[in-house]
Amino acid sequence: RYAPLNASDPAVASLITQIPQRVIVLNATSTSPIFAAGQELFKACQGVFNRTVDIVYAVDNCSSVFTANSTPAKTIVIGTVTAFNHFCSNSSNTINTSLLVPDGYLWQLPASASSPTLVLGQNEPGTLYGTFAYLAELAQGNNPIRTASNITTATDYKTHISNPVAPVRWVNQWDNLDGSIERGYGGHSLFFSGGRVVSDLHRAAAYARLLASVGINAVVVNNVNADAALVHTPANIEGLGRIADAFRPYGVRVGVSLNFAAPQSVGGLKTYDPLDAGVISFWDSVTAQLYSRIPDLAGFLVKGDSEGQPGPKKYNRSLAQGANLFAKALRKYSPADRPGVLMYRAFVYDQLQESNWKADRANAAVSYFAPLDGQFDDNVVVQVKYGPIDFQVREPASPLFGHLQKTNAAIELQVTQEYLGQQCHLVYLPPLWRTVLDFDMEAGGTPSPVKDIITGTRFQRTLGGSAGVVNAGTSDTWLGSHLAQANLYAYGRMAWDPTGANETDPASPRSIIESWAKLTFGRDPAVVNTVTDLAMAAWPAYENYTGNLGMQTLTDILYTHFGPNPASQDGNGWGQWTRADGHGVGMDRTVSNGTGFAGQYVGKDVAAKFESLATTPRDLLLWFHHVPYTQLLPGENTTVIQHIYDAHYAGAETAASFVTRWAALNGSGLVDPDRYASIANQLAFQAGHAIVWRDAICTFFADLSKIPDQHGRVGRH
Ligand code: GCW
Repeated sequence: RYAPLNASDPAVASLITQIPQRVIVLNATSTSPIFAAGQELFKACQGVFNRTVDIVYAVDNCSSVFTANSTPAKTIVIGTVTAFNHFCSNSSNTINTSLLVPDGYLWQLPASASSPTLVLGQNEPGTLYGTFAYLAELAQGNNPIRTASNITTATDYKTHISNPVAPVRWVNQWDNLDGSIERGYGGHSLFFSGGRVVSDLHRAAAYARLLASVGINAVVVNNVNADAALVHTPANIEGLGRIADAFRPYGVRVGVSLNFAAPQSVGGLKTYDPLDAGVISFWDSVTAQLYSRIPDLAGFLVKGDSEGQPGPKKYNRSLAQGANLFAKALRKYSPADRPGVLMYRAFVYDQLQESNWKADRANAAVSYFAPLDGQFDDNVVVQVKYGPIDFQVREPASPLFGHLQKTNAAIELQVTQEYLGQQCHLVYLPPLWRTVLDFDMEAGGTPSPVKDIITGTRFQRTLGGSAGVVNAGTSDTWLGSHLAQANLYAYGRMAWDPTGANETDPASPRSIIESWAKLTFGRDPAVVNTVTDLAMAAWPAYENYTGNLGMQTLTDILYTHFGPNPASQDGNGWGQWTRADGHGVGMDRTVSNGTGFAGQYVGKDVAAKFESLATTPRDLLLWFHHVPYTQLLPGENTTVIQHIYDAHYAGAETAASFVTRWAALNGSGLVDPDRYASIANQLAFQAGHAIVWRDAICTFFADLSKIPDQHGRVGRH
């Protein structure tokens, strides 16, 4: 936002003396992310510090900047490392290009004001990311020198280096061509309306700016439940080209979801068999047309054989044969040094599954994909939802991550809060994401946390990363709620750097929300601490008042995915079963007596831990085991049924406390009236809805189990 900082704050006052007076932008055309970086520096100094900087677009020699005494103080040079070395270096200041990977950046921060500050990227987007990160420090009132983490010190300057851990840092939008967004809670599509791409793409460009500010590099613009028509008409291909043009100045690339049956449904062929010559040439032609209009197309995303979507199984072809069909077309038409990427979703399951004791939707991904490890082309990335079911409030990490040892993998996270309150509830998601990123598969007895698998380091894969389902729309707040934006900010930060297991790490969920709060509401500790405390308490509270002990969210499964409906979990083909009956609750996923899911973990100790009730973490107890309501929690004196009651009451109480905590900011002048009121309304709704949740779930289980709450809270009074 570049909101003004209070100049009388001593930290801010000292920063003002250091901010640049002159910006030298190296070698930028007007559509380059480097040009955008210059604009951002200008806007930030104006907005945050009320200072006007001079911008010099230098395309040639700038070595004079580095000549003693000719440099006016407080110059900042931005550009790629290559451009810097080419245009600016003298014998002593050449930058070692091997410090950075693509999209990475460095800051060189002078100890004395007479040398320039450098913000240099490995490539053009990297330069913009480095600029945004630098400005984010200034906008929080931080001195970048003090906050730079991995500093190397030379005599007269410090260098801060930041490289993304993975090349795939994508957003997925589930936008339909009619302008609706599946599971979107922030208005209509930014891209589509009435079957075509909208003519005014200013919001799309602003979205790209927002995403680039946290290091996102591509957006798949249409729903995975894809409309085949999108890639079929020249007008639509031109429309996608215009979206790409709107994104390009921010280094954000376009990706497209494809419908497997398109060769038949819109192409006039009799088949969509991935090995059929006609089908291959259909996709070749689509890919060729797209690359001729969008030379930097990021790639494709495909959902096949799931929830009624067409896929290769119809022709008895493997999912790898299905994926490679598109990967080969991408290879053929994309630049050799940067092949288009085929994201193939691991979310493949049968939604009409018959419920029996051994059946388990959670088993699907491993059973389909593990046998195919090694059969996917190099430019395929298998995109795996974080848990084996579907974005529930608590799931163990998908065991598939441990099986993809010769296959590129990415984690799919959901920023849009489908099962998690649909932006009407504050649920800050990074603490949930951390449980998955840090989950150790112990493959081959070696540490194998999910974060090291998706970055490719564990199994030496060259591609990988993150896909976040965001579903931003035309709402003023993008997502439909002010506080929900923190999840998008955090998604970008964590896709760039998924370390941060300790609270004090700059990449930890707590540090990230603190930064977001400062950038959003200013530096005053009263507001920063309030937002941080609420956010950090939110996911545990939501888990408590929805589905505790690993039962999943217990929301309505059949239609809305919003609000309590524990009776809808079982007795249908969707497979989000809890097996709640008069005696007990929980899915038996053991190998010895249940669905066998626990045995899908490649780490023997991991599988053994979940096989036994005594060693299964409490949060996942009912995920892995079916137990009587009277079962004592391992090591505790509380029964499962009593924990269900207690957790729901505790969760609703926490939600109620959010309202009073926020109200303490009323009239403080720290939050503008509009945002204050909007958040107060949201939190009041959440507190009320948490009571609805609490009572619905507690009553459901009291009725089923006939066991009263020890504290007399549940039941008729
Ligand atoms: O979570 C479910 C959603 C569907 C979605 C599907 C998927 C796009 O309820 O709306 O479809 O997952 O991820 O493919």
